[in-house]
Amino acid sequence: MANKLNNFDAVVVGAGFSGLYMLYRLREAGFSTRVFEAGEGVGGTWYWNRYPGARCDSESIYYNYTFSEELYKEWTWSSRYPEQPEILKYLNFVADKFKLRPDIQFKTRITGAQYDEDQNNWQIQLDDGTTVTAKYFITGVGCLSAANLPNFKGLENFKGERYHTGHWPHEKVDFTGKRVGIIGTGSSGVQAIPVIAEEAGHLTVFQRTPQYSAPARNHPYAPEYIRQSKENFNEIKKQMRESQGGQPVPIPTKSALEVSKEERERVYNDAWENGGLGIFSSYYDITINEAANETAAEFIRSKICEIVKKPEMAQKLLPSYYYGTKRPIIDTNYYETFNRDNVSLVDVKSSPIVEITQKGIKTTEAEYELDAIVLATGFDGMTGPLLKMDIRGKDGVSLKEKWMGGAQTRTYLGVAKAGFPNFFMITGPESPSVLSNMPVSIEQHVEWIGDCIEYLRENGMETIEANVDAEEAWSQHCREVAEATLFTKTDSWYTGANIPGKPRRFLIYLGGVGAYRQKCDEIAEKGYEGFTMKPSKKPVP
Ligand code: N01
Repeated sequence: MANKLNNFDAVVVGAGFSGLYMLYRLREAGFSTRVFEAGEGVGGTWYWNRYPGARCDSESIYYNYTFSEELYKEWTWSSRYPEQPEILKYLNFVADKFKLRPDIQFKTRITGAQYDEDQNNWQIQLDDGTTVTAKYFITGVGCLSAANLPNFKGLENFKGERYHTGHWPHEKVDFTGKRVGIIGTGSSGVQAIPVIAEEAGHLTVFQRTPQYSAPARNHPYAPEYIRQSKENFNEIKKQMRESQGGQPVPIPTKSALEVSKEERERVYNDAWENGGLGIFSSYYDITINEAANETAAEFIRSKICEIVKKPEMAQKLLPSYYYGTKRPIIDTNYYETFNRDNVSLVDVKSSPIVEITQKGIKTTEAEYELDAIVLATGFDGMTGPLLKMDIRGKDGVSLKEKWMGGAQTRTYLGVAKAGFPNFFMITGPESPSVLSNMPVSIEQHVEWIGDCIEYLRENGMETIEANVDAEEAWSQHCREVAEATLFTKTDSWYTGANIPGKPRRFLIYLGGVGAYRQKCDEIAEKGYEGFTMKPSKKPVP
């Protein structure tokens, strides 16, 4: 029988970028807040994803909090795309600076939460069997925290070592001299493959879909560059917040088809040489027009053929889906790695994996004997982390039932859900989330939620709940924006197509972070239009 431990103003799930700032924001406003975190430390994504080669793919001077100028100026990044340990160190620095740890309960997973209509609060179950209550229940679970472990026949029979990139051990895994197999060539696989190849005796890459990737060209930051970025803090912050993707890059105004072939090649080449995601943001129509998309796709394919020396290997690595409609990847020596003698590539689309045996991986064509298998098979994105918990709103109806397992996912602004009073999702489905620089979208949601909760207190309101019609309209708007792009036409974790049986839905708002922020602010200014509030029975303090 569960016993009640405590009662808080707010309970927050997760101590990553979202949870840490939400805790700080609410605590500063005087709300008692408790964060529950399954890991033993802070960091979220950066706590779990410790695989070799893991690093950021947003430039570090933009991949951090901007709510505190002091914090921004105190922290100095070493390089353009730092590795996971440095980002984790940053989040630990934030937790220490703002003395957040006393309000975080580690090694505790929230398994479920039910809204109690009589008490107007949330009853929240922890995996140690206890229940806590809170007026507000806020998820900061990220979009990519539920690992996808494919249901390979015989996976449990494998006698060697087995790892998933999203749950990497804390101690170093030594692949020296070993026969390693890696399944998956998304961002995680593409980052891990070159690093593992340097250590392993032999690395076999099991690729289902070839990827477009551009060189990261990571480099240490010059002290002068750091000094300037700190000096320009306010301008950088403003530009990030008003931008399309959360980074201070100008929104492209030209079509890839209105310029000459030579001009386009020059632009793509410059982006390639400069490193990073420049090709993706070269022209405004790359993700909306097939012909424009093909120009970028063909450019990257030509680079793959240039880099990979063995023509047969290069052919296998050529992608054909619409460039950018799976998450664009940046790498360090990814394609170059396939020139190594100790790396081989198995196309598991033409010869699928049929079984994991005691000795290794068996495809329809051969059995590959291995000492270790790395699953870089990604995540059940967007809805996965939310539906892992049994969240129940009014009348005991669960989020899973409301969303029909993902077939009818509807939110208001990606932050609230009709039928779930006083419930907020940081970077939830149908917000810009993963198609933006995450810290920028996280800060925007945290600040909006914090302001909303303060508004409720100041106005003597007990509950806030999204209206069904407002939710329906927002959801439809999201779908319309997405349908005008090529994103919905590709099988990816964006569309849920990576999880067998998962309903196909594109749950990211593509209108851009600047426009989205404006929309959210307007709604707040109109007294939280599209929400219904109920006054508190208690007198306003
Ligand atoms: O996962 P993915 P990820 N048999 O889903 C393959 C973020 N991230 O962990 O494409 C064989 O992209 C699957 O094949 P296919 C970033 O947002 C960021 O790599 O479905 N193969 C694919 O190749 C990213 O997008 C960074 O045909 C199977 C791979 O596994 C997101 O996380 C770094 C399979 C999964 O790729 C997810 O990236 C890392 C099966 N049954 C991650 N099932 C940064 O740089 C799956 N695959 C910040």
